[in-house]
Amino acid sequence: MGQTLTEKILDDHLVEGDLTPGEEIGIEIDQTLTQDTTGTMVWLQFEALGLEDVQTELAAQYCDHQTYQFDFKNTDDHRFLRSAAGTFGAHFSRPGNGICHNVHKENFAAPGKTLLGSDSHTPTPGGLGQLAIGAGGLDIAVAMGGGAYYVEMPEVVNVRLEGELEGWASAKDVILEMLRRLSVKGGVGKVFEYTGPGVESLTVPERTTITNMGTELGATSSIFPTDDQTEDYLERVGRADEFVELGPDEDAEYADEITIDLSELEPLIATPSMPDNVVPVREVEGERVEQVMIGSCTNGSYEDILPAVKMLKGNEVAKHTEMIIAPASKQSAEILARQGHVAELMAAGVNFSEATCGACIGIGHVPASDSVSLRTFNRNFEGRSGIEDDNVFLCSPEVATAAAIAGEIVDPRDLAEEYDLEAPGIELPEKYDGSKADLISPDEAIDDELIKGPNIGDVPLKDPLGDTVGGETILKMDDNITTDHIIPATADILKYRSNIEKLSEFTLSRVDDTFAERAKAAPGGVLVAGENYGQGSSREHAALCPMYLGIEAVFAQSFARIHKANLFNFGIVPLAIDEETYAKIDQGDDIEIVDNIGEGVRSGADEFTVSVNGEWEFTAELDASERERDILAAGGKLSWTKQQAESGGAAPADD
Ligand code: MIC
Ligand code: SF4
Repeated sequence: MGQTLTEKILDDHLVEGDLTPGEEIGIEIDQTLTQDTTGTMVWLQFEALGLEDVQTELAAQYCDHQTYQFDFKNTDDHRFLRSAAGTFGAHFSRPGNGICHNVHKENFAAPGKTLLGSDSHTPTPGGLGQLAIGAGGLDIAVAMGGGAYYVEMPEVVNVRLEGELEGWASAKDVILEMLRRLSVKGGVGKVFEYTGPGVESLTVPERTTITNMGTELGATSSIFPTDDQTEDYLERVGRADEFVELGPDEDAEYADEITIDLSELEPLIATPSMPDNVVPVREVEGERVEQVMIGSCTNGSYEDILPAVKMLKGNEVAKHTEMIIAPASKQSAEILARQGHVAELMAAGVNFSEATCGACIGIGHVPASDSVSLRTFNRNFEGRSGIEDDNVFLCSPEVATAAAIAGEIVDPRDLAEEYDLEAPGIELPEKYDGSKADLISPDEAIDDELIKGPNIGDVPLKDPLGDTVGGETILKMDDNITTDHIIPATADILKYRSNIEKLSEFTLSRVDDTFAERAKAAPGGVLVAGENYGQGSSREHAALCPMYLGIEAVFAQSFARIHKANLFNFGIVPLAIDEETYAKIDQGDDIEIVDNIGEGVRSGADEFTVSVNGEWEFTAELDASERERDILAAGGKLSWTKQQAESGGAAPADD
């Protein structure tokens, strides 16, 4: 039987298991990516594991999320990251050089290689045939140390593209259409592999918009085959020699197939406050817009800004609307500046930010109260923009620019008539020839020891799993709780990412601001949630902080992939419950696992009897591999990995 592209790359990198969907596999990692808000923990864990040198072919450390450095704590984090990259042998991208996924795509992403990153949008370079997966920081630390990455073998779904995009429809509309059809949990346990005759019409930047936002489907990854478009892109970024032709076998078998006819797509928009609330733009036309932003790792590159240049020629941003462009990479901004486009945009009323994630997580450009903001980003979770009850819509650069000109949401096809606009289409620069001054290779490193500021603490450890787990139900939550609910990423909180004691005070504050205090005071404690608990970010802090506050187990109807792995990694037991049980449990209920949990976890038990207030009982399921059970039993992955190394087991190697 033939193989899918995903299976081929996994097969090439397989170190444990076989490619049976649902079974755990171990794969070798070629490249890693870390960023500033998850990276500090990664390197502290790398240090705590006693590792000395990066073992992967390439490791790259980016500073992209909080580049405005509002607080010395951010700047200290960046200096620490530079020192860690230098000390351990990683490339270092300075603050302001751009968003990790975009800078990685331009400089390092390579077809056929595996990439593991401590950011959920790591799958971005799937658009050029790289198998890239987002994971919790501790998994990256272990991979950088030479250890395998373990993941459930995903089902591979064939997304067959037919036709070509026409007029004002764009790559963003392809992924918004996927979200409209499948929802934010439709991709859990899956890799979306794009195939079909429509693929060849899409350039690499268009493909990476799609693979990037595949994360919002909850997917393990998304990938395109490589072809002339890939070769062309690699040539433009000056890495033509890295091209390899890759694709599925003709008789490859997929778990499922979805067909999208590109020629039938129209401009779409995700309405507040979930990326899958997708409707045609025409359905929400006429809404007054006060802010428009082009940026983020999804649509912030040169190719995403150029449509704005074309559409704003001879036009201006409406007087009651602010338009901000935050380039995804400094290189994009530099090329646009050399071409004179930055000046043209400024003259049309656009405000330029430095190349950063920033506003995507509520750092800068927070929308005004009770106002609409249109963004080319990938997430519009409630409050993520920095204000509660926000109204953030997600759309393509074309739809965003149309709104900036009109001052209201408008389908660009309708605006085109009035303003005599032509669909801008996609255009790549001749060469991506920006300066590399902000990229420091391991050979150019200026540090050879770690520099820790006063805010950089230790990584907390947990005791091995005991016989009992339980306590008060400190919080009961709904479906689709995001990691932004669990540990918000706004400026006031982000500065504590390297200081767990302080950061944990903000745990679940978006849901209930008394949570942290109550959790800390209670002996033990559990969380109860509906479907898709922990969707969104890879931030391991969303497990680390509840662990620090004493949470011992999470009972949920289902879990998001990365968050579930993070719960194991920090010794919190993730248990599945059915809808009926979820409905019956109340906040405040006293929950005790009746069976000896420590023994059960170690011996492979997958069902546990749980008592509520000593009055009624239910069964909760533990879906865990042998390795995950060992990790839980040890009190988390850090302790487990250390134990493995001490006993000469299969832990990260160091030379
Ligand atoms: C996000 O988009 O939520 C982030 C901020 O990039 C996170 C990483 C983090 O929390 O630091 C992600 O997507 O993993
Ligand atoms: Fe940065 Fe936003 Fe992309 Fe996350 S989703 S990496 S915060 S731009």
